[in-house]
This record gives sequence, C-alpha cells and structure tokens, in this order.
Amino acid sequence: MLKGLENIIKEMDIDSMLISDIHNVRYLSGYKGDESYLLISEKSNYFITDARYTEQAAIECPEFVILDWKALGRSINDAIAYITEKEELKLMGIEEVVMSHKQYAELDKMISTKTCCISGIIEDLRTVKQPHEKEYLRKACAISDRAFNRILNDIKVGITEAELSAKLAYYLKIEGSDARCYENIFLSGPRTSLLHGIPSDRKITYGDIILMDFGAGYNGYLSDMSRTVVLGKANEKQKEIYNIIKESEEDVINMVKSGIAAKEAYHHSLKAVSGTEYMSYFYTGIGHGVGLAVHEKPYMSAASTDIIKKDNVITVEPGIYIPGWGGVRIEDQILITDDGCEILTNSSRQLIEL
Ligand SMILES: [Mn+2]
Repeated sequence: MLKGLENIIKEMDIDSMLISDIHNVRYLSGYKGDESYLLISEKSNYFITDARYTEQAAIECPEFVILDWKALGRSINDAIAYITEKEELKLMGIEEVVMSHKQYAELDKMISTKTCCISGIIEDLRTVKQPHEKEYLRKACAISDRAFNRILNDIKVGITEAELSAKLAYYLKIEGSDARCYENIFLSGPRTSLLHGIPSDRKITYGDIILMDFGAGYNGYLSDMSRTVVLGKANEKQKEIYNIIKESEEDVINMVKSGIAAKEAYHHSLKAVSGTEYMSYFYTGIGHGVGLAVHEKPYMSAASTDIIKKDNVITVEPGIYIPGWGGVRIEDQILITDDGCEILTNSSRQLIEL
C-alpha cells in the first residue's frame, strides 16, 4: 500500500482503487509519461501501461508491478479484469469523472468486483504540498520570472503575437523548464480581452496593451503567472484599469492565509473594483491551485466552497476584460503559510511601459 492511502481505503471501506487521472498517476507513482493507470489494492500496486512505456515505468515506479495490457488482451479493461480476479477484489474505487462511459460500461460487464466513485480524493491530497513539491514549485516560478525578463526585450512594433509566444516558450525551456509543458497565452491590443485567447498573427503596434499568461514546469510541477505591459506610454484608461487590478490582487495577497475561505478571498478582490465602471467586466474566478496540473483545487471564486490551507499553492489573478478594448490581468503564484503567504513569482507588479 502506498503511503497516505491506507486511511482513505479504510475510511471508504474499499479494498482497491483504479487511478486513471494522469496527474494522480504521477503523484502516486512518480511516472512521468502518459496513457497509464494504477490499480492499487491492499496487497499489491499495479501499473498498467503498454510496451511504449514499460521500460520507463519500471525505472520510474519501482514500487509497482508493471503490466502491459496489450499482452493481456484487447484493452485496458482486460488488465483490470485480470487483476480484480487474481486479487479477488470486492470493492474498487474508480475516478468516474475521468473514465469514459464506454470503458465503464464494458468493464462493468467484465468484472464481478463492485465499483464506487473516488474522484477528488487524490486531488484533495495533492492540494497540500510536501517539502519537495514546494521546492519544485519555487524553481518553476523562478524559471518563469527569468523568461519574463528576457521576453520584454523582444516586444517591438511589427512582431506578431505568435512569434512572441514562440520566443517566450523558448526562453522558458532555455531557463530550465521541463521539455513538455503547457502552451502560453500571448495577446495584444483589443485581443487581450480574450481571457484564454490563442496567439495570432496580429502585429504589435505602438500603444498596445500586451497580456502574457505563461508558466514553466520543474519535475512536473508548474508555475502560472500573468503580466500585462504596454508598448510605449500607457494612456489614462490603461493606467486606471491596471491600477485597479494591481490593488485588487494585492488586497487578496495581503489577506490570504491558512483557514480563509476561497470565497472570502474573492470578496476581498472586489474592494478595488466595486463602485467603478469596470465592475461588470471583472472576471469571477480570481485564482486556482497549481501543482502537477495547472488548474487544480482549491478554486478561488464566489461559488467556491474550498478553504485555503497551509501549504496550498495557488494563483491570485484578478482581471478586467472589456470586449473590443482589451483586458488586464496580473497573476502571481503564492504558497500559503499559517499567517500569510510566500510569493513565489517575483517579477515586478508595477506597470511596465516598454
Ligand atoms: Mn492561472
């Protein structure tokens, strides 16, 4: 049995769990690849993959029995059925939000083991970062700070968003990011109101607002930060909106600590915005946990029921997005402590005019 899982298995009165979410697979096994599953029982830990990954899995996951499902049948389900029979499993937890209906329907016919839902349980464990995870997250954030510093020199009239996005991805990797990471967001001018827009062939022009949202990975642990800058002198409206968002972000950073409800942090983010003409353009999600996944628990919004705890790593990222005009977002990644937080991304939050 893997450390930390005994209590869960006991409390839920199950004898096994099938882990299908790839971040949970990595969290529990150390495996860095894709398309693999864990079947953890009271007696043994199985790692189910295919021949593309068996050697890698044997190196990265020494605590597991490695099974190649293609050698056992036609689908992953054949390997699951093989284990449930061999281990005489009675009740297996499955991640119902990850497994497809097709796979579930087929599996249900193949096995006599009963199943129950365990989605969110490993995700809850993942929210509280262990010392090595905190170290990896600090390193990932430092990489994104260095890449940001480099990309500022490339933002010039005539270069496109897509070119800048490619350069930023290059700087992140040269500065030490994992080879595989997630795509950055690099937007300019009126396109900055597209919260998660895709970098286009739009050329940067003088006076543009430029929004970058990006991150690095370090041993699989991710950073996520955003900065909004202006090429040239910022106009009054750009400055006004930027300062509201900066104040909103700082209001949250200054109040957040272990034990605060996520929705309370959200309400604090509104102080700087409510009463201004921009309130209806303020986005309702102001942050999220970050770790092996770029968006994970806890979620920071008005509707969230999450409580922020010590050793959570979250982003704070208020933003105002006005269709046709543009948007401003400032995002930092922080580590929650008993009495406040440690800010992991250290790039300036002052408005940068290039
Ligand atoms: Mn984010």
